[in-house]
Amino acid sequence: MANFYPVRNCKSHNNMECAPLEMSRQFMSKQKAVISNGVNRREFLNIVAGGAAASAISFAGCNSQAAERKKSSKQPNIIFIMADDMGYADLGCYGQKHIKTPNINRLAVEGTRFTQCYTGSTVCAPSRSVLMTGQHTGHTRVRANFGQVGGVGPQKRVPLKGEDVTVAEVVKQAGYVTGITGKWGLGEPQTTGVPNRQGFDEWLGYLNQRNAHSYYPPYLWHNEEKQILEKNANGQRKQYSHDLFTDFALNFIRRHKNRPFFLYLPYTVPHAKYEIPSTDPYTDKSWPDDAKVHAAMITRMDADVGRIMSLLKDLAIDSKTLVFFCSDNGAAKRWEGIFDSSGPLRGRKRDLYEGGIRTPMIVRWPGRVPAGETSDAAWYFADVLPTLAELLGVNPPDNIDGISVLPAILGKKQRTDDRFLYWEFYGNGFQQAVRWRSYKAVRTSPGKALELYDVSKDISEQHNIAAENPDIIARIEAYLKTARTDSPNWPVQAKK
Ligand SMILES: [Ca+2]
Repeated sequence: MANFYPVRNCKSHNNMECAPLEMSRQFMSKQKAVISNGVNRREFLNIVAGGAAASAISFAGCNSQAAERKKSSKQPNIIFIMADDMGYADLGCYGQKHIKTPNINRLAVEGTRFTQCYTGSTVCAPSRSVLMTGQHTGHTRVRANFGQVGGVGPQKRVPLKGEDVTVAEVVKQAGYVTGITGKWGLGEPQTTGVPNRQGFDEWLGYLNQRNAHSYYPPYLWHNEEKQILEKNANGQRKQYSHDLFTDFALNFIRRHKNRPFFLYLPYTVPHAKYEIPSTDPYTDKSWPDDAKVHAAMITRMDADVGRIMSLLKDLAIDSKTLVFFCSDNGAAKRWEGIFDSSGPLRGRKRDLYEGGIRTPMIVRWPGRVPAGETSDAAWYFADVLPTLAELLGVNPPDNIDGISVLPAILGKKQRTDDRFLYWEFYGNGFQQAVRWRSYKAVRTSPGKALELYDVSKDISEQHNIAAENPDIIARIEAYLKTARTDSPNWPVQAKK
């Protein structure tokens, strides 16, 4: 594999490493007023980037990234690791009995384990769109894996547009270098949606889900070019793509250890297809072959998480690095009687019941995020962008749906469930779900009555209490009237 050299993002790259944080904050504050007066999100970024560069130039003498970093204890490195189709109960620290995940379990011991965190959607692409934009599926650009109207190519994939502002673009306002490796899902080649045009300086991986179904691909995308994997030429199976993602991640961390970085690591395991170089340590189990691969994929990823955490310690940046670990949606298979991957939750991937959208979420930052704690704060992927914006002292765009849950993550008192969390899903017709306080409402088709569950008492969503709670139903129905806007790519349709 060739070395990975960075290609700078041409869109919003700026030189804010030396801009004093306070100056940046004031500047962003001014721009916030501007954006309210009709400047779109893309213009907003360009204005901020230009202003920040000017500030940096005027701040003579600040040429040491290390000095700047020392001054700003609010600028940790950020690593966001995300598995693909891994269930809520697939990790030892979330009750798994058979799949070994010692390194991820250690993350939970050294950080906080969230038990009521939710993904952006119940399938890949929209979940990632919510994560990247801070907008829920009623507003975000990419609302399903395939478009129904418009889109690019035979699968009508809808790319992020220029005006969509991603987490990567937000953290760049604070001078971060940004990298991503794994599966993107938000833009086909040559479109406005590719990672390098959405705030990422460096990228290696699969642009869409379909290509990611092979773990021995003939090529991966490295920035905007194809990186041919010669070891997989002519159908050979010698280069496991997942391993390249870990290599890229370790390399990225080493190269950027002296400055704040944001590394987004959306791994493709344990998504089908069930391919892996070795099913150790499960080869001798009596499980079906796919189950052995599922377990071995998670354990292989766990070992790679261990390598990443070891490297942070070796480079002495462990305490300066905020690490997230989660999955992008619920379990693709429940593996009943083997792994019981959804645990006590109802449903799985493609459902808006808890098994489709609740995710294991571990957050670790030594000395800042409480170690060994469990939190039941309710939050979701739309909150990541505003949370990181608050942490770094920059303003998020104003048309996001998430809130900053920074206090909850830092172990402080914060009520995060007294607002509406929203999901919509276009598989099998049009479905909607809302979480408000301890209530969860699900509508499985347009025009159907809402189901209502109290997930604090009924985690398995077995007892529909809608009839006994007309006031709560009325409140959620009123919210639903305001929750979303139509997408040109996904018209609302009843179940066929
Ligand atoms: Ca997925």
